[in-house]
Amino acid sequence: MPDTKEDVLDMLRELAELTVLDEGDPQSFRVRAYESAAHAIEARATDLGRMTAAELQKIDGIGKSTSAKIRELLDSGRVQRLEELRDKHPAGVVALLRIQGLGPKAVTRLRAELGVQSLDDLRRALAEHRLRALKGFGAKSEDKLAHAIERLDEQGSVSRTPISVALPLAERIVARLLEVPGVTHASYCGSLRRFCETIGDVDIVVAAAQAAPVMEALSSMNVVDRVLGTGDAKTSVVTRRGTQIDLRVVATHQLGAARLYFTGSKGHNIKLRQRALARGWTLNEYALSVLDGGKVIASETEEQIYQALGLPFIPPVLREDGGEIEAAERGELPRPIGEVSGDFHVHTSVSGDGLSSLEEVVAAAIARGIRVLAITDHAEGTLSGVGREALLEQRAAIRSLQTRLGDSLRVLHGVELNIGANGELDYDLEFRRGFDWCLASVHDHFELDRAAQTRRIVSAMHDPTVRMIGHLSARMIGARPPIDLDLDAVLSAAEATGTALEINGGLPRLDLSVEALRSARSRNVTFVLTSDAHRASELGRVRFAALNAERAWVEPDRIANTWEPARLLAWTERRG
Ligand code: DGT
Ligand code: CA
Ligand code: CA
Ligand code: ZN
Repeated sequence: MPDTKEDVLDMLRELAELTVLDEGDPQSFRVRAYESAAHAIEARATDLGRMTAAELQKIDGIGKSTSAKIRELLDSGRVQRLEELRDKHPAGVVALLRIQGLGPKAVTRLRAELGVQSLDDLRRALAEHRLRALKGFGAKSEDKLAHAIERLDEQGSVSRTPISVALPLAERIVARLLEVPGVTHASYCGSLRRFCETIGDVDIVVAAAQAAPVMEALSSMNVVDRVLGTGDAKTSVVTRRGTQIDLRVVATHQLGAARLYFTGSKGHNIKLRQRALARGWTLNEYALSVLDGGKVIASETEEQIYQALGLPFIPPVLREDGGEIEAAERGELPRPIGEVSGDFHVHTSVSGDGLSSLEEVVAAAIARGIRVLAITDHAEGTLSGVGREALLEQRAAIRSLQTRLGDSLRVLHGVELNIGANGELDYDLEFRRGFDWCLASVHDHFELDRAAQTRRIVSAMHDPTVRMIGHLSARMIGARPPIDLDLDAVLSAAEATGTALEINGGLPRLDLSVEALRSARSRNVTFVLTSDAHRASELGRVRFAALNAERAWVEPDRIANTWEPARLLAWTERRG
């Protein structure tokens, strides 16, 4: 079973979440035990299935009771403690934890005292002003919660799934379905393939001779809660978290037409169909064919269908009916981002929230062919940040590592500064000048008004050491709204000071957003793709940053880390 490890991780994460609710404390001993076990397992490639409880317990970070639960899951497919917690805390109640400003204690009280068991219950209680009658709540907390829910709605995260959840889920499903005998292809399509930041449902297309075993494999996966409906060659299921998966099984010769159709967007498909009609053809999920008589013109691959329609292949990230078909016709599609030679926002275990050592990160960077790597742990103004001494020690370690590395990889000693409420930065100017690369970003005071947020960012940009603003909006997709900013003013300041803007590839962030990038791309601003990796395996997230940039039609030359290493290094050395 390929998803043993993921199943174990799912179990541990769900146990942690439910235990937070059960004990009313995100920092309780048990919660931390589950979280540390999850971290320990994430870091390992070992086949857990063959390990005994005693062997599991020998892994650093896994205790006795947790190892027993892992064994229980692997042996029986279920864990009694988890079942008990699920019975006690229904999914609707757990979902309330996603609302900003609502902790586990408050959720438990709302349930006990007002019978609130779901988001809809909470909406009703708020509308009827029933919260203000509770001790510790008031009219003000009602307003705050109503506002928080409104913002969740605006971000579409109540009914939609953030990409950070949907993508790993889809990859697991695809991996599982590829194992089913007779399956020749499996991939996700829909908004996820177009790399939208939230996903309504996950669309999976599979090519196989027989549909039934594929549908059965999906509905029997551990993450699946229930089947919504099933046809001859399609089925829809819902995961425990509430994400819908639509599966279609097609014949191999129809695969291109099916992937094209189910990738969408709807607007893109409609334009393609119009092109087909203009030629006397029809395009549907099975084939591009002649209207009269039905002779198939193309169906096996997307490339063949585009070609038959007189178009080059259009990458899925562009298929939003945003002028891509017209551009393709003129041969003016935006160039792909291509090779990325550097990463400029990477954490190591020096940061409180970093999980890999400097050596591990550097080895992973080399394996990925990165030529310039800025190590940027958190400065002391952030919760997981560190003081001067730890950073000076790190600098010495980097310098000595560099002598061994030679020219293949240049490692810069950088730092991620915290931008204070008034734009103040960590340490002092002299100390900041000692770094090869400083980025500065917002990690707190999310509630300041537009003028104050804009002022703090612009002020940080004017600091002579700050070369880049990290995750400008500080949003977490589906969890925390962007800070309120005058984007125009920020872009003007970026132009005036030469400060680069980060395109953060962490799936929970994807910041700048596509929307902000579209506004920014006409300005004279340099962008930098980053992974914001907190562990070595996350260096690959630079790819996600590139997809986001492509979605926004950003010209590759505007992105510093697509440049030749020599040009890139010269640019980082330019000081204000
Ligand atoms: P989502 O799930 O809301 O994030 O967005 P999509 O784009 O994944 O939409 P979904 O799942 O409803 O449908 C998947 C694709 O199937 C969609 O992108 C295009 C295609 N499709 C669905 N319904 C229609 C339709 O009525 N007409 C056309 N031309 N295509 C459709
Ligand atoms: Ca979809
Ligand atoms: Ca769908
Ligand atoms: Zn960071």
